[in-house]
Amino acid sequence: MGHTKREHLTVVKEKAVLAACLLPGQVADPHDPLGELRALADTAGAIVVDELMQNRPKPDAGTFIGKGKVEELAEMVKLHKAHVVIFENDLSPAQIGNIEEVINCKVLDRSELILDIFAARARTHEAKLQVELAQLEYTYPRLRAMWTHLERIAGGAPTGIGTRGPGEQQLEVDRRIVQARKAELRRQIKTIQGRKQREVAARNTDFFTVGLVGYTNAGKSTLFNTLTDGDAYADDKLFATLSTRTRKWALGGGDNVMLSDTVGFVRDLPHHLVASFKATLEEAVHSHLLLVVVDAADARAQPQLDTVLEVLAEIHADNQPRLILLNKIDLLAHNDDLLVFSAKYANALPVSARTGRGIEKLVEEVRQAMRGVERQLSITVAMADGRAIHLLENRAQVLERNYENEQVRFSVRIGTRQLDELRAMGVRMTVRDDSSP
Ligand SMILES: Nc1nc2c(ncn2[C@@H]2O[C@H](COP(=O)(O)OP(=O)(O)OP(=O)(O)O)[C@@H](O)[C@H]2O)c(=O)[nH]1
Ligand SMILES: [Mg+2]
Repeated sequence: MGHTKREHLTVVKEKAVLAACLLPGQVADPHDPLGELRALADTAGAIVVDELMQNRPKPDAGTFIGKGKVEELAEMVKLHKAHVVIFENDLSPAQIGNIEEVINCKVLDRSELILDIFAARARTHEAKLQVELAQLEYTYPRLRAMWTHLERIAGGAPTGIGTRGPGEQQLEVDRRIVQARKAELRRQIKTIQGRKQREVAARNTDFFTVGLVGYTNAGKSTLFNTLTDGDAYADDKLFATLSTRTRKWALGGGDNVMLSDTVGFVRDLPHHLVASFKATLEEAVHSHLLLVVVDAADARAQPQLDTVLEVLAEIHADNQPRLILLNKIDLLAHNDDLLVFSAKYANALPVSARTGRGIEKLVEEVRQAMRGVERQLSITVAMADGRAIHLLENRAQVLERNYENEQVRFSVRIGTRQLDELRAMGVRMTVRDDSSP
């Protein structure tokens, strides 16, 4: 019994009971400890019918929550005719087996739920490959009835499959098929990422780049759309965005930057998915400025921001300046919540992606970050030096161009920072300060 329960780990339209073992110091929101899991379950398409929580100093080795609580869970499942129990905690395959045995229905943990959401949402080729790889690493070893899945994902079973009886031999074949598939996925992903890295590097030399990062549902895509007239998918679901999207953001006055919308972060991300996150976040990691978006109206705003800052450190995205954006201020009844943040993060900027409040100030901040202290200069480059001309046109605000003797003399407004960058890129130019006598 119980061994056929986990043939698939999707929860769409299934009646779900949520369960959590609350361990000391691990609860993000004391007022609603299951709030995030509920949102995740809802995003995955499950219908939450009941919830169960238990405070424990440490988990039970066999069933995570206590034996008595498992019995209680069994009653709930029976009462509601639930299809699935979703745990807030990550469970070992043995714990899942033990619980399923008693409650007689499918059990999923939080990581599996997140993977299910990713699988349903992956749209780009790369995201699909990443999710499949993560599933092979996390989910499939945990499926008892993995046989048919394996045949399908392997794209035609090798000879002999199915003709052998179950047992050690079969497990060995399983393992080999999975290993081969994982190697193939890694190879394909590496190719795509190599190409992407080159694109990102090229963009970073041509433009000042800005990355939007933040917890899932913070409002990154909405802000992205507000700023760029873009059409990024924004939704009140977790992980609405799974792949990075980049667009030109015109700051006005001829200043353009490249803005990237990225995948949202989440606390305790399954570590197989962290790997794919890192790749997806490549653009953000290397951007010149990070905009860290916080949902200031969420009760969990502080722990969410902490998670984001932790992940940024993990993926080494801490070399560039960053600006914290307190989003959704239109939802705040009073300013007390904002004050807490403002006191702690001196340069945090309150904004609303929905109403546009604070956007002007944001534009100014970004412009400053891009330019540094501005000066009016005259810069002369060789007419034949296409690269230098291209870079100047993109990086400086050109006021005038004079062509003479195989040379172009630009009159520009340019920030000290940009000028330094042009020099660092080896642009050959003669610079004269127009404002000095
Ligand atoms: N009231 C209000 N709602 C907002 C604001 N910004 C975003 N939202 C809403 O918040 C929800 C999430 O917005 P998204 O832009 O999809 O959030 P995201 O950060 O891109 O989320 P993921 O892609 O899942 O990481 C949507 O329902 C938006 O309409 C805001 O300034 N005010
Ligand atoms: Mg988004």
